[in-house]
Amino acid sequence: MSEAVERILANYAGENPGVVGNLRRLLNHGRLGGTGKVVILPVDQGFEHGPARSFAPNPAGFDPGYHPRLALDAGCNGYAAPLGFIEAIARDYAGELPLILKVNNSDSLGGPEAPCSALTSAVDDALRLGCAAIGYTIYPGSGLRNQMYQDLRDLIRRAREVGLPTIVWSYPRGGMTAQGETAIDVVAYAAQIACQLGAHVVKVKPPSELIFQDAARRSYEGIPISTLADRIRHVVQSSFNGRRIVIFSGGAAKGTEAVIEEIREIAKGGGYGSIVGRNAFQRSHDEAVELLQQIMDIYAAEA
Ligand code: FBP
Repeated sequence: MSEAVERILANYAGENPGVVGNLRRLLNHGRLGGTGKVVILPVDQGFEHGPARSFAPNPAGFDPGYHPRLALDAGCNGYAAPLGFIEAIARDYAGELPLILKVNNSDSLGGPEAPCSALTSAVDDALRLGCAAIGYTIYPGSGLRNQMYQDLRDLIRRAREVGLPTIVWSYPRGGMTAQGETAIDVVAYAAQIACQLGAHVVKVKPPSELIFQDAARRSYEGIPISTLADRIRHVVQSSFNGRRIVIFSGGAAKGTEAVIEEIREIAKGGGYGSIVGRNAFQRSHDEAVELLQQIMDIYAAEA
């Protein structure tokens, strides 16, 4: 047994063996297995952004079979996707690669006023497909957030009953400027909300130095936020002082140096890992494997 993993799992002491076992499965899988760090490949962008925006840069990605292969080849801890992509590959990969069923999704075709994802699959689908966890997105800041929080409460309860942990994508959206969505006070708040809702793993975007809420400005006078590592440290602190696994998303495709620089800061700030989609599958297979493994090496060095 890995000491690093067991130390993390001690923070989930109130959970049943199914939930802890599946978290252990994720933490022990792949190239970072046993280090307490995680890198997950998420491919829900076909739904969220559309097929051409997502897969045209590397057309191999139109094929559902491409992504779990990439995740395995790179040694990711897991692969997350909506129902269609998971159903297309679960028969071949369940048991080989921890699968995470994204049970809600949102497209980019509607207006931005009160964003709210639709429930697109269920806990029973995750069980049937041999998944290790479910994933759910909340949009703190949206006029419909309370409905999302209540749906998440019900989902977590049901998933826990059958021994599945829940990974929450906590993305502030609606009711604020685009810059506000990644402001440090907003991202830290979004991480806290996800933890309070019972998320086992929280996923947020890397925060900027902006403070968006006037009411929070004075509270930040004593909190260092000038470097990305500082800000990551504060987000980890806001995630029950590091007692919940908090990971950071990769964002739109960018140059390798920029990705690596960001990961170094996330690792330095105590982030548990990354969930890197476009920066992985929009590169060619070999370039993606190389980049993902560079990312893993940075986390392994901080473990
Ligand atoms: P990326 O690494 O491609 O940013 O993927 C992470 C992710 O959370 C996806 O799961 C999701 O589709 C996407 O980001 C949402 O990005 P955005 O908020 O820019 O629409």
